[in-house]
Amino acid sequence: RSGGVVAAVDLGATSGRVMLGYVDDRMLRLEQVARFPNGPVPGADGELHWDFTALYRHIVDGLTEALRREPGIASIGIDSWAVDYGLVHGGELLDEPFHYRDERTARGVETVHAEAPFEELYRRNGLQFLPFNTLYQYAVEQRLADAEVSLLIPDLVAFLLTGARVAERTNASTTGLVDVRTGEWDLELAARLGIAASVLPPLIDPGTVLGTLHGEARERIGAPLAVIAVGSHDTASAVVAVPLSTPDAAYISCGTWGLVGVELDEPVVSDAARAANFTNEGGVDGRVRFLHNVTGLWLLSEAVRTWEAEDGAVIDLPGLLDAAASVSGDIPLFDANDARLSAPGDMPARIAAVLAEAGARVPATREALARTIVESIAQAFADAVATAGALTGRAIDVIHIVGGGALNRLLCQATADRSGLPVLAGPVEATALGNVLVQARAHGWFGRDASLETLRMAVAAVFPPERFEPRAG
Ligand code: LFR
Repeated sequence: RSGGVVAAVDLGATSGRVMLGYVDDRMLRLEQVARFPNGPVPGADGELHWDFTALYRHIVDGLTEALRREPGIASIGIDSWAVDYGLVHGGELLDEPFHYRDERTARGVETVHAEAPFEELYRRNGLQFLPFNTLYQYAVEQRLADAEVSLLIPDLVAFLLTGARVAERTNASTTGLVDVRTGEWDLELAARLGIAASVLPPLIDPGTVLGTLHGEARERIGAPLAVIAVGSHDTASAVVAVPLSTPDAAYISCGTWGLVGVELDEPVVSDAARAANFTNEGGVDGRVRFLHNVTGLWLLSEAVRTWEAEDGAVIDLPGLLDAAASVSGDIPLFDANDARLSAPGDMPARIAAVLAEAGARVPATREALARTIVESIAQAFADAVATAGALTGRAIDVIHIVGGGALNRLLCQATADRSGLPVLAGPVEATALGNVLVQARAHGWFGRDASLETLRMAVAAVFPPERFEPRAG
């Protein structure tokens, strides 16, 4: 028997966590050590940033506490949302990183597409169009020329902890600057877009040891722990821990976003895939995450945030969802992917405007609006699953929902009903589990050559998913 304990840093768009992951051949257990809020912070000109300085402080504090509780930690792995970066010069972060929901990226899209039309980009990088993909952000990044290197968020954390300057490949694939065929930087494209090759650090794969804690981080945390690259894109880590139960299973990694798709061995960059805006992101072990971004629980959490500000009090979300489940009659739907719903701020009013414009009834109560939001997300999920099946020639037979969305029973049932497919919900902590499992494998605890299928069997054994059957209707 072999096993041990690792630490996972998992940064989401609304909160970050430090977890301990206990692994051996019969056990997989997570213990939360720290949880801290995250979100867009408006700057002086109204632009949206992350408070990376605060995040990093929380990470170091969390790791310090993790080591206090568990002196035997074998390594640390870091994952976060994708696309965003920090510019580094002289070992220092130049500015607080921009938030991907900042609207400046619209100008970047125009600039980039004038040089390289989307059709060409898709052939080269295989990415669905999202206005915040890193290459669009670089086009409006005024300080790129001042930087020695640009590091994506998890790589930036790893750099501060260890001094390593690398780009972990799954997350790098979301920049738009990685060749979908070779998995290497597309330096020709970068040059055309005026991006110096020097700001793009060497690419490395999940499982690589990045180094050990150095300098201040080592002093504060208290031991020379190793940092190991995981699928540093949170969605890549989540997909590692989806207990895929059939060869034709689809998955939905559902948190702020709902990432809906299938796992492939080779990318699909057909005209139809481009038209459907399906992405070919890099997965762990060279797998392809062929998926579409659906605006997921963001719609609900932003609505709740507005209501809480109105009330000056916290809203009981499970209570709201129970009430939403009892709403009867016709449920009006809207397009969950409507671009007008992607910025922060007064979500209920903006959804009402989208509904009214389409001639749909606007729900009069909070529970009715919550129901409309959940059903609209479920419809978008069902549509994306159907499209994933059509584009890959697979007869999808089951949908796995992992992440926070797996706790939302109304959403799971609605997705089953609207897709006509069974939904297997869980694990909720897929991202942290995927982070832990890739570290565990690097330590040889599953055998160094363990396949993703072996890792997924371990997940399924310890976290049997809950099944939702589609109801006729
Ligand atoms: C999910 C996620 C998505 C990515 C979006 C923005 O947390 O990483 O995969 O498209 O956030 O980075």
